[in-house]
Amino acid sequence: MLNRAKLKLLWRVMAMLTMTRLVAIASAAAPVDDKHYYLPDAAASKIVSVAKTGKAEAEVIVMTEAVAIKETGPKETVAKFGEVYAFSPTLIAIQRDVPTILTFWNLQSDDEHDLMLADPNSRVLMHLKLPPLSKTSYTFTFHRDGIFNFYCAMHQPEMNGQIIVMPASK
Ligand SMILES: [Cu+2]
Repeated sequence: MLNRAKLKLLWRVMAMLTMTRLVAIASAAAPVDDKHYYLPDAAASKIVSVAKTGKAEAEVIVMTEAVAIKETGPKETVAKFGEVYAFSPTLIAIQRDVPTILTFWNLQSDDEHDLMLADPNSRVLMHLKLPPLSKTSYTFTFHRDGIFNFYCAMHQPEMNGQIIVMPASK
């Protein structure tokens, strides 16, 4: 016979199972579609052109750093803020018209990150996927100077950085 306490417990377990399923469905529906990701189009390429290959005069490596995550904690921090990630470095200086390789190292084995780059007017120019445990590399040539924000859309508001594009030196 089920007494009242047991019934209550059973109800709670069932409610939790339902919640877990809902969470699983929600994450399965998260955007994984590759159409989601794109390089600068013709108009955006006038501001920054991005290529898979080509000569570069400089290279910057940007890593995805796990600041506080469920595997390693601190537990209290994860409970309060959720999992926290950061790009490292967060501030990058690049010269205008100097082809520069940016290589993103996703150091996490179980976390996808992405890269959105916006122009100084906050218009998004491109969206790259940064798959787990992999390096994603492109040659960037900025054609105008200013401050370009970049961020991981999956880990907002904390996973951000800025590229300062400086006038060409000549
Ligand atoms: Cu991220």
